[in-house]
Amino acid sequence: MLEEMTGVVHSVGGGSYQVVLSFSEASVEAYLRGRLKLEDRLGEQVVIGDLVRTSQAAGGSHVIEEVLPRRNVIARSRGSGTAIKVLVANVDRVLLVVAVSRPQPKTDFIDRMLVLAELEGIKPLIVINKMDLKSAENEADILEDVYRSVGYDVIRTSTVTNQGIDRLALETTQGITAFAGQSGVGKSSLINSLEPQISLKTSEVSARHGTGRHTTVRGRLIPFSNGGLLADTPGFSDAGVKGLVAQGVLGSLFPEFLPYLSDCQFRNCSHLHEPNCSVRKALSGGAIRPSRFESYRMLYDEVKVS
Ligand SMILES: Nc1nc2c(ncn2[C@@H]2O[C@H](COP(=O)(O)OP(=O)(O)OP(=O)(O)O)[C@@H](O)[C@H]2O)c(=O)[nH]1
Ligand SMILES: [Mg+2]
Ligand SMILES: [Zn+2]
Repeated sequence: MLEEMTGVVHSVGGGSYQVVLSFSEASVEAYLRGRLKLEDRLGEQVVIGDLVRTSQAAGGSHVIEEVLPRRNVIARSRGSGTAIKVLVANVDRVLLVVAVSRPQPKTDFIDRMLVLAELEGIKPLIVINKMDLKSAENEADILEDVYRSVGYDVIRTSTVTNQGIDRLALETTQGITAFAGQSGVGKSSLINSLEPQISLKTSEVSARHGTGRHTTVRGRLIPFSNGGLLADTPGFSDAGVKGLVAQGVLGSLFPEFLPYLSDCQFRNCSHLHEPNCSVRKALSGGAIRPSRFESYRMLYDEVKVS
C-alpha cells in the first residue's frame, strides 16, 4: 500500500534527503528511487528547493519518486566554464547585498549577480547594508540612483541600528530567499538580525536518528519564523557567467537595454563597435548608465573567452 505525496527538499547530505511534506508540513527523511540515484551519479542531482513526489511504503520509509519541473535554479559554473553545479532550485528572490563601504561596493559584481538573476527569472532585491557608517547616505544615493533607474528595488539596512530590517522581514515572508554578496558585506549579520535563532541553528551538529554521525550537508533551507525559507548555500557569490549565458542574449539581461535592442542596424549587434548601434546611442544620451555598460562589456568578453 503506497501513499503518494509532494514535498520540498530542505537538505541534502549523506545519501538521504530531508523533505518537508506539503500537506502535513512534517519533515521526513527520504531516499532516492534507483532511477534517480543513477541520475544523481551522473551529476543531475536533487537539490534543496526541489519540489519532489514521494511515496511511503507500508514499512514507513519515504522514497523520492520524481523531481517536479524546476521554475529556476541558482547554479555555479566552475572554472572550466562547462561544468555547472546547481545549488538550489525554485528560488523566489535573491537579496543582493552590498555595503556602503568596508568592503567598497563593486558595481561589476552587482551587475554580474543581476544578470544571473535575470537569466533565471529570480526577483533581485538590492540591499545596501552598513548604513550606520560615515558617508553612507552619499554612497547609497549613488548606487540607488543607478539601480532604481533600471527598475530594481533597493532597501537600505544596518544591522547596527536595525534600519530596514523590518522591511527585509516583510519581503521574505513567502517562498525561498537566497542571499548573495561579496564576503564581509554583512549577509550573515542580516540573517541574524532577521532571525536571531538562526545563528544557533546553523551551528547545530546534525544528529539524525541519534547516531551523531557527521553528515556532509550540501546546503539547506532554514525556515524563517515569518513563514519564508532561507536558502543557506555557499557559492552563489563567486558565480561566473561563462557557460550560463550566451553572448547573444547578454544584452537582453540588462533590462534598460531592452527598448533599444531591436533598433540596432545589425541584428546580431554586440553593441560594442558596430555603426548605428541604438544601445550605444542610449548610452551617450544618458538612458543607459556608464557603469552598467562597462559591466556589459566586461561580461561580454568573459562569455566570449572559452
Ligand atoms: N558597521 C556595520 N558593520 C556591519 C553591519 N553588518 C555587518 N557588519 C560587520 O561586517 C563584518 C562582516 O559581516 P558578516 O555578516 O560576517 O558578512 P558576510 O557577508 O556574511 O561575509 P561572508 O560570510 O564572508 O560572506 C562583521 O564584522 C560584521 O559585524 C552593519 O550594518 N554595519
Ligand atoms: Mg557569512
Ligand atoms: Zn547595438
